[in-house]
Amino acid sequence: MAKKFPWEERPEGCVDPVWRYCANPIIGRYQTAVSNSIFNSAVVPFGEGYAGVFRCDNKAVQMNIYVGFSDDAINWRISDTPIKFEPGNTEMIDSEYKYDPRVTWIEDRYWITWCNGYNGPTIGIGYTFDFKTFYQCENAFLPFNRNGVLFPERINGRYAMMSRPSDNGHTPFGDIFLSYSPDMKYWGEHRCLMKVAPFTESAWQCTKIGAGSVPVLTDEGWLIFYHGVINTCRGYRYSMGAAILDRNNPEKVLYRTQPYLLAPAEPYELTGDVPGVVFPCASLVDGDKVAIYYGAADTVVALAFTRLSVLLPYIKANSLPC
Ligand code: BMA
Repeated sequence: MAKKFPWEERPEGCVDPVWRYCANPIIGRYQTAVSNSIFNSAVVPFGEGYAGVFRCDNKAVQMNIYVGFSDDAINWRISDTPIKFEPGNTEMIDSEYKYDPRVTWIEDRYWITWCNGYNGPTIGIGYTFDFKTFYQCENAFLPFNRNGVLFPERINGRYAMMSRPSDNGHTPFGDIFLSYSPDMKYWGEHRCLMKVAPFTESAWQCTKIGAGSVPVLTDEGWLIFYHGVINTCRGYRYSMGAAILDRNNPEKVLYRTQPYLLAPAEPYELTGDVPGVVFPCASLVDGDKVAIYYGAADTVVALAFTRLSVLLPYIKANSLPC
């Protein structure tokens, strides 16, 4: 039987290029016995169904990542205990906390990146073949860094990862960088990929931006969803945009959305532990159909949809100068 793809057509009368699932949120804050909140999480096709790595903050508000499985990518069974790692390409290194995971299938295994607590946040890397046994590798970068997102294939023979150098707090700045590695252990050749937008051009992304989902190769180039932040008098507001990067040289941004694609507007995005956050971490693609997974208000996981045939022309027609 074909795998069930999470999908809903664009509602009648809706002209937006991205639309929300009518039964959002799909994962509630107390969905596991221990969780205070489940958000900013990553899902991938796996076996007959789907697997995911979920950010659950427990009721002591300790941040960690948990494995989960689903038949339809909407109803999830998430573990009550955090993922335990074994040594990967190095001896076990400290991890004071883990959050905001991304999962990328590359060649023969699922790679997991996350924000790893190692004297401040940096990018942790691990891998699994089966979502049962997990291996932890060297951190990619020095602290402080967040939002490490791997490309799903090598670029000119090297692994490639986007990240966002930051500070040890609620960083008031941030651009997306691209780095390369021959072996998933040593990272270098760091290039600035995309900077914040001018306030007068696109204010929702004028304070900081960070990579969201694993890039998807389309006819136009690499499609990425990212988050953009504006600092308002009520604090940071996180919205979602998208960009298209050159297929052969992803250092080249071809287009990026001037308007946001999704901004906090629904009650579950406006109310929660951190009000006003839409934070994409993953997408699933089936032909023309795209399902986007995002954390809402640092509390729950929600789902939105688009079609490549709707989104790609929209991004090109509504791009900032790149
Ligand atoms: C960032 C991270 C994210 C979070 C966001 C909004 O610094 O902590 O996990 O979603 O802030 O609070």
